[in-house]
Amino acid sequence: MVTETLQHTTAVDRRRVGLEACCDGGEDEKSQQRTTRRWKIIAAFLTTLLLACLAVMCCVLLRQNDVKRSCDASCDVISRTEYMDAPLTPFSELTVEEVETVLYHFQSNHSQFRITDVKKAGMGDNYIHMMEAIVPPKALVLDYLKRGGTLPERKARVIVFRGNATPPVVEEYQVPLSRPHMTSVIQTESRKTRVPYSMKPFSRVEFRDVFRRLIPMVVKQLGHVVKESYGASLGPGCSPKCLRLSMTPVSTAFLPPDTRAAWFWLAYDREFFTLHPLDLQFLVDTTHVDSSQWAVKKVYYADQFFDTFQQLDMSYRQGGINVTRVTFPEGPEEELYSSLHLRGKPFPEDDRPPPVTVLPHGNRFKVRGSRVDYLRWQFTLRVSPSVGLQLFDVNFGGERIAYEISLQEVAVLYTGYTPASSVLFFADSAGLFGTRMRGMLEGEDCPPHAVYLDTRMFASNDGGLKRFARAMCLFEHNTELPLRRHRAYSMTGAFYGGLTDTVLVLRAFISLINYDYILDYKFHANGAIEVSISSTGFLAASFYYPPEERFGTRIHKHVTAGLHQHLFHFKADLDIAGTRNNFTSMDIGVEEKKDTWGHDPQASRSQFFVSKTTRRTEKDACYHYNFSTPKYLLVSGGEETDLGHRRSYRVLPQGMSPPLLPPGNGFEPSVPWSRCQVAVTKHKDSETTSSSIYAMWDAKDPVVNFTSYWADDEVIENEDLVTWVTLGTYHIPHLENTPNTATVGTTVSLFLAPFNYFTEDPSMASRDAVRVSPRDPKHPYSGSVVQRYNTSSLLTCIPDFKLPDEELSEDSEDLFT
Ligand SMILES: *[C@@H]1O[C@H](CO)[C@@H](O)[C@H](O)[C@H]1NC(C)=O
Ligand SMILES: *[C@@H]1O[C@H](CO)[C@@H](O)[C@H](O)[C@H]1NC(C)=O
Ligand SMILES: *[C@@H]1O[C@H](CO)[C@@H](O)[C@H](O)[C@H]1NC(C)=O
Ligand SMILES: *[C@@H]1O[C@H](CO)[C@@H](O)[C@H](O)[C@H]1NC(C)=O
Ligand SMILES: *[C@@H]1O[C@H](CO)[C@@H](O)[C@H](O)[C@H]1NC(C)=O
Ligand SMILES: *[C@@H]1O[C@H](CO)[C@@H](O)[C@H](O)[C@H]1NC(C)=O
Ligand SMILES: [Cu+2]
Repeated sequence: MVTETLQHTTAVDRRRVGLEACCDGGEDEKSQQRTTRRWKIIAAFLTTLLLACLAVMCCVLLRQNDVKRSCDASCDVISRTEYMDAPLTPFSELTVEEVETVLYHFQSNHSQFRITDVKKAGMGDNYIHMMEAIVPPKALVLDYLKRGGTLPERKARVIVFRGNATPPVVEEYQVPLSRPHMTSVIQTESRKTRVPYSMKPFSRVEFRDVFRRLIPMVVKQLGHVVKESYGASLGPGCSPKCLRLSMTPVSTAFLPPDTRAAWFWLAYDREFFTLHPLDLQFLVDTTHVDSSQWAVKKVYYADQFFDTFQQLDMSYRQGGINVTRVTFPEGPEEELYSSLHLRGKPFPEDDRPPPVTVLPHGNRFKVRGSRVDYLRWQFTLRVSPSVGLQLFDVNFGGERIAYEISLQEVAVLYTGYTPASSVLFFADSAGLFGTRMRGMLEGEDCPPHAVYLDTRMFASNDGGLKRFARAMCLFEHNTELPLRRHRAYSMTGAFYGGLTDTVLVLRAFISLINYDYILDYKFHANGAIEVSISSTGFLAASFYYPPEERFGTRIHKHVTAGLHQHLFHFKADLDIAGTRNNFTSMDIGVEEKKDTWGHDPQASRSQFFVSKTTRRTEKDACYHYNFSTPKYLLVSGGEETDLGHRRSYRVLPQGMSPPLLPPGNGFEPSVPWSRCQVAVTKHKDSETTSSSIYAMWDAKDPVVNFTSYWADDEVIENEDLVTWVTLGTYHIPHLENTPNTATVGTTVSLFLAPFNYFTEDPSMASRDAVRVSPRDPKHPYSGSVVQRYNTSSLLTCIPDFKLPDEELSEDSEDLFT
């Protein structure tokens, strides 16, 4: 049942080997300790001699060669297994044994659950869709982090598809891992834990039936329409001119009660199919778990609607339709407008590659288990199937700033003329973010010196427990932008002081069918965290008809791409100088004043002023961005300082997108969080996530209704607060979005930055800084002292990086699973 492939060698493994080789001196000493004292002395002497020789050789080599591999890089690197099998923390995901415990419980308790192995399950069976660890209540976790002791009880959250219940239902269980017989359906007010099948997320099991059932149906009843219209066919034997069947799920907002349905549409199966849509679409009622009961409800072809395939077939044969005639996009893939091969006049004209970053002395961060240490920063990372990447217990300079920071939902709201494109509303967490993070390409998705982390999780769509190679990477990055600098240039008091903004980047990609989202967490030396998300990938598109112009852009002869809005929701459970915090805004206004000292004491003029408002309740804290009322949003805590300040962090969303769909309309109730650009709620252990894996379908009766998190209007003064931030962009497609949409201009960011939190900029302690002072302040031109705080300026080595190409030529499973 539990399958795992552990055999692959990876960059991290290789790097570890490399670094161990670097540190042979240390290893030598260790083994010598086991020998006798005499030998020890001799050995120590020899080792010293050897190290001295090595140092001399290094210098010689350096002189001869200029660049060399680092010998003083930290040996403390992680390997993939160390990361996942590290000692458990309250944030750890399920271990292999814990997954087995859950499986054993559900399988052995056959009479109650009648669970089928995910590999064999059909839609009418019960099976486990996914499982993940439940983070214990915050109070217990904080207590454990402070005092240690025994780990809070480990529990799993298990989502079970119960296809053989009447009516079929999705249930969310909690399994106490040390006493699985106490398993029960989760009881909570903040979300539904029994969800009707009409709102269930995508599953491989359902897709299997889609293809098994619908493709033969289309082939049998409309094979000739398809062949004559598109010059290609569907199903077995289609080669070399094949079509692809795709699904656009329909939200319950647009369906009769208790119904599940999807629009299916055809596209040419060429790179990449979303840019080759065709005009046969059909709506199928997929409510029934027995797919033989599925029924075609509507058919769209040549810009006309039909009730059934038969009706279309009949009209087609009778010549009552202005038939569509398009041809298969033939020719080499390289020449297709939709393919990602090099084309055009290549540049540069010579073979010189682009710049790369070099680490003069190895990585300055460490990963121990899931804990990351970087200069003054420390945090724990976790990847769960449903939420994906989460940061916990984020510390700067030994103080916790955030208990949790995570991405909650990615939604894309499309528009269009044809039925399938007009009901296209994605809430991507349905695809299980954690499982969509995988297969980063070394040296391309992250710089050559990055360290990659694998994950492991249980999801039915991946056939059970599976390891995902290279799900994230960590690397230190020189932004080449000064974090601060000043050049005082006069004949007196000249000096230069500067510090480059170097950050640790934790990066993950979330790839979902056509789009790829790049999620970056960046840790700056001044105590600021930057969370940014960028989008790239392929546009979703539809067959061109003139009325489509209103809804998007024609991007090819027969293809149009619809306008859409990308929305991202983030959770930041900040703890500023303790857990008791306030949400305050510094509001910038304008007032009239008279200059009594002026030449005209009666004349009035306007000037800015700032005033402070502390939001008392949750309802006051749903922030609607208003251009006319600029403000800083602050989360503050601690005692008032001597200067009368509260230590604060500023919440700065960059890239807000106004919600234009009326609240409560259509799909909108599935993304009610998008109504507030920032919302602040009192922390509740039950209010873990603002969205759910059902959001794509659940508009009629949302499983998580974010509005209810703040509509109860709790007092938020002096409370443990959670800040929720909506970012987004509207995207009007254009020709340069083919074949791929560039990330340029798509990035939205959330900054969490200190505001009167420190008494001065903490980056003043960074030894990355440079200061130049004239030797004689009176004669700034006649020589200066350059202070680099003892950091070595010498570039001693370049990373020993090998492109993965050779390995990929043998085995590319990790990249494409
Ligand atoms: C089966 O599950 C029920 C409810 O969770 C529990 O009461 C019972 O003890 C379980 N039986 C076994 C054999 O685990
Ligand atoms: C077919 O096309 C003609 C000419 O464009 C148009 O007049 C006619 O209404 C169309 N028929 C249908 C059924 O769309
Ligand atoms: C924005 O603020 C101004 C000034 O307070 C106010 O007049 C206006 O109605 C606000 N706009 C919105 C959309 O709330
Ligand atoms: C929050 O605001 C209230 C009222 O302004 C104040 O009494 C309290 O001390 C503040 N607490 C913090 C942590 O700033
Ligand atoms: C969500 O909750 C709010 C506040 O409790 C309520 O007014 C609203 O009707 C709910 N939305 C839906 C779709 O149930
Ligand atoms: C740099 O080295 C000097 C001499 O060893 C020492 O006095 C000084 O404290 C060091 N400075 C830093 C920032 O480490
Ligand atoms: Cu887009």
